[in-house]
Amino acid sequence: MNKKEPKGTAKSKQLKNFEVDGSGQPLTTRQGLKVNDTNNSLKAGERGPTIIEDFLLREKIHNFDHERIPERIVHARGSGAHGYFELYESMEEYSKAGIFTDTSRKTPVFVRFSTVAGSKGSTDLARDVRGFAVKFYTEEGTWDLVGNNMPIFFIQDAMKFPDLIHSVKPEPNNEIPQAASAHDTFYDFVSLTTETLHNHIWVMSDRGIPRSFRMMEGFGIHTFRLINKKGEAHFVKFHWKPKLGVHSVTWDEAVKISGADSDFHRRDLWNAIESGQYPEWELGIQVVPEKDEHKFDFDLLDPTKLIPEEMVPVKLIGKMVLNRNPENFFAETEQVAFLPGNIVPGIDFTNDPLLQGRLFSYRDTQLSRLGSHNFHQIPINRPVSEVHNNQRDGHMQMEIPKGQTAYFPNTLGGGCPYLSKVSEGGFESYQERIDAHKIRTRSSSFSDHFSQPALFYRSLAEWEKSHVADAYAFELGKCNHDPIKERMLWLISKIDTDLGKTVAKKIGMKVPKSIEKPINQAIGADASIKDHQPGDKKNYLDSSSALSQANTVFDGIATRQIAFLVGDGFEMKSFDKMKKALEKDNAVVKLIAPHGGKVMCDQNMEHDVDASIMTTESVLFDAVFIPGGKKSIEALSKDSKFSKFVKEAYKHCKAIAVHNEGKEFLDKTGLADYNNDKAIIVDGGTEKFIRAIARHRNWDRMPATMEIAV
Ligand code: HDE
Repeated sequence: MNKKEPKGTAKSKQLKNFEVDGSGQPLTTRQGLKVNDTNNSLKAGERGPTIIEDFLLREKIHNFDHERIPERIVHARGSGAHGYFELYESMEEYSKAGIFTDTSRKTPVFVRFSTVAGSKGSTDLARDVRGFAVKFYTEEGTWDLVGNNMPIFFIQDAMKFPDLIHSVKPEPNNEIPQAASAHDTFYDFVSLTTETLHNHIWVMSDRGIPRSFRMMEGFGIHTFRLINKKGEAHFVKFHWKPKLGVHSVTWDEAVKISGADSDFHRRDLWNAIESGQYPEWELGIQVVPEKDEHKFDFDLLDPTKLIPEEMVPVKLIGKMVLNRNPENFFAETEQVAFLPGNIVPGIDFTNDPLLQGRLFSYRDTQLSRLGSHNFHQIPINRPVSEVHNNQRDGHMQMEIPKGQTAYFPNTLGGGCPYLSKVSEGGFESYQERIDAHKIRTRSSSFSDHFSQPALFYRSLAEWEKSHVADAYAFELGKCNHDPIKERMLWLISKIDTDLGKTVAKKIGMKVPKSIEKPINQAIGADASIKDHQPGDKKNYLDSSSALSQANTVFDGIATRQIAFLVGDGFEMKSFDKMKKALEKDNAVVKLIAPHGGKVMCDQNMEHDVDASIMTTESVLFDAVFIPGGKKSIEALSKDSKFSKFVKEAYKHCKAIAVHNEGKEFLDKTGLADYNNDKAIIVDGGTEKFIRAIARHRNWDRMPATMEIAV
């Protein structure tokens, strides 16, 4: 089928008219005046004072003084990309939205990925939730699906959001630590607010330290509604499934990457798109008929609960491709304003109390961040559908609305802009019947705080479980207050007794017998607050395979970064064969040498060095290859950083291939016996190496990695 031209992919309409390109143009002032000196201010004599008349200086400095806008209060650090979404088959049974019924469309999208806690300049590799916000520029108006890379949230009610964020942000007295949850105030809050435990254990798992934005799942989190043409509603959860699978780095790598390249995720996304390796996700939906609302052991309105895929399968309905980097970070990625309230006919909200609060919050925050309620007129925020209404004026009005009338109803303007009937695409809210008291409380159906963290933990592979234990131990190890740590140990042990004991041992403490009372005391033991205390742990499902990264996609090596360690005199034959095989499968080969510039192979050919060993680190790569060549190996042996490079790759369970003398180098690093290691390939074929890289890591190696000191 011939798809309609994607409006957002080539050059989207909402951006095109606003582009400014200075190439081949004279420098001008903001008024279009050509400038002949932008290096010197106007002075009374060569060494005299600057003259107030200098409008050129004033304009330049004035603009500079106002270049920054407040960073986002949360999700300040982020990276964006353009792309499109297309639907596989019509979902008209569930939704009347054009984006879910018209398979001939390519709907333009802009996506912004982010960390939550850190400031704009913080490291990409913080242990944190990642934002996964998608703006769909649909023909019926803009739909924003503002989700995360985890399917649940920390809290159940919008009222708790400022408390959650204040606890995780740097502590207010000394502004420490940056982009890190490992501190007392966060654990003080988490240990007193047990609804957080589910999202928290996800953050402690490898999901908190993704290998790449391109290797993360995305989730709308809240239960939404889909509305079909007949006005019938179904509950729905949205999922994004990455084509590359879900993969993570280890904590040791995360810490080191933060030093070696704190833009690691941003660079990875940018480079993949620039090189034409467009990241793709499939959109999945879990649909629950309205009549089944109360069928589950948890409440669909509770955002701290997921619907296990074993209970309601995920139906893949379309795919999103990101194929264009922004032209300008500030204009697009920084100024993009997502609003969960941006929906289109065919999609509607539920009464999830967190979602309800978000509907208010995002519009409000954009006002203080972008400075004017006209932020929807900023190019990246403009819908592709036409906008006509009677809203007028205010700061930064960019449009010139025509005509005599700015009210409704009118005759002077011919009754325009006119209202649309529902059958013509006019939006109508779902008419949910509500008959209730106005009360400030939480439903008892929200009080199960342990069943799903326990389900998540039970579903993990052994290596994932050990990462979780290490993460808890690291985070609690950074806390200074024993009562906070004790409360956490007690709660972790309620999720899983052995996990509690393991973490306790690692931090040199004991799991307390009970601390229920102190928690109640700390939060004020009044009846309504007691309601927030957790109910009993249930086991309605032993495990859910979709929750473990051990069951993800392992079928390719596209965009994987492979370090070739080479010195002058390296053996061209094995090098060339390996390089060609890896590049054929779209991996990225980088030559790391003792020096920059060029390196010479044993056939006296010069090859460009991508990085000297001095400027790079093992943690920035997915796998290592060392070709043979006596001279080359001698050169590598002279710099201990090469040996560290290989040992680190080993420690992080990566694939390593060596050829001829390359094996001698590997042996000299003193690694444990690697004969049975399926990801260490000695003089083997390229296929074996490729398969090992596609597996992401050889986690079976983990016990041996403990002995590696790097
Ligand atoms: Fe957000 N959130 N949030 N949030 N959130 C913001 O809006 C807020 C919540 C999420 O790339 C802010 O534009 C409240 C859940 C993402 O630009 C702010 C509550 C989920 C992004 C805000 C929540 C998210 C934000 C900061 C509780 C996952 C980044 C700047 C009621 C479903 C979007 C801004 C981007 C951003 C408030 C809860 C995801 C302050 C009050 C749940 C991905 O308005």
